[in-house]
Amino acid sequence: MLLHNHLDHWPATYLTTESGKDNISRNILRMSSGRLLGLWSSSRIVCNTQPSLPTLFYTMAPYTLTYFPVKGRCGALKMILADNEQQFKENLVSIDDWMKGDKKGSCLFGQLPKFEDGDLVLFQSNAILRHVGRKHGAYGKNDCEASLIDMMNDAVEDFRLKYIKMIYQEYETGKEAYCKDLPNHLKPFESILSKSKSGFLVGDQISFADYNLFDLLLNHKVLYSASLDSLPALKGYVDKIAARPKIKALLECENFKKLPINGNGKQ
Ligand code: GTB
Repeated sequence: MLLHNHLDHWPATYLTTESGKDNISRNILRMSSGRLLGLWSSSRIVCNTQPSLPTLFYTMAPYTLTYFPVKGRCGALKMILADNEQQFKENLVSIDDWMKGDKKGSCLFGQLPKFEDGDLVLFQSNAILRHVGRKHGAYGKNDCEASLIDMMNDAVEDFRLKYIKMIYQEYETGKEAYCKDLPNHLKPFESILSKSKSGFLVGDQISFADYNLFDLLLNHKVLYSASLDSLPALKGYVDKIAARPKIKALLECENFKKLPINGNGKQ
């Protein structure tokens, strides 16, 4: 039977699985060359788009995220995973445990988060976001869109670094000036979104850069509740993403809500 998945619109040959018609909508298996090989459910490939290739059935190792018990650099990641109904195993590392030094020594750049996808071990939150975006159809429809999404995410990272500097180094002395200057930081994003037909940063579908910006804007609403008052496109953007059913469920989930935003208790 031929079917089209709604993300890529490529025909795929349907293969029966033990559980029948599994969830095939979001998980796309690509070769490193970019060639689409198949679609899998959370546990195994259920579609093979290359009938000449042998059908593969194997168990996907679950994702594992290792990080501190804060939202910090993993809020956006948890959002993109939730929106794509991806389960992950979470290892929370307490600061006391971290200070012993062994875990830091085992991390490639001496920092968390660490993300495992089977045998692949990734550090660097933006590389992790990209990886998940690439795997779950949140990295644009073509190379040009992907490059634009990279550009947007780099701009979000620049903005996040300013926020982190203020939170960790200048909260008492710099918060007021930071909030006053906020519309200037946000103006480019307001301009981009006011021109966007889809309401997303790039193209007509949500990308990992949108989850990243959305997460950071939520932090800013906590920092300064009026932060988006003069920015209608950004306000609408936040409301729209917050209303996505799986994002809404995550934001209302106690385990997520109870995590502090930052590691020093400032927000
Ligand atoms: N560029 C890296 C990325 O994007 O992943 C930056 C990662 C990073 O800054 N990691 C911080 C870290 O590992 C944690 S995020 N710090 C430990 C170290 O360098 O030894 C910020 C943070 C700070 C403190 C806490 N805390 O106390 O719980 C939590 C999170």
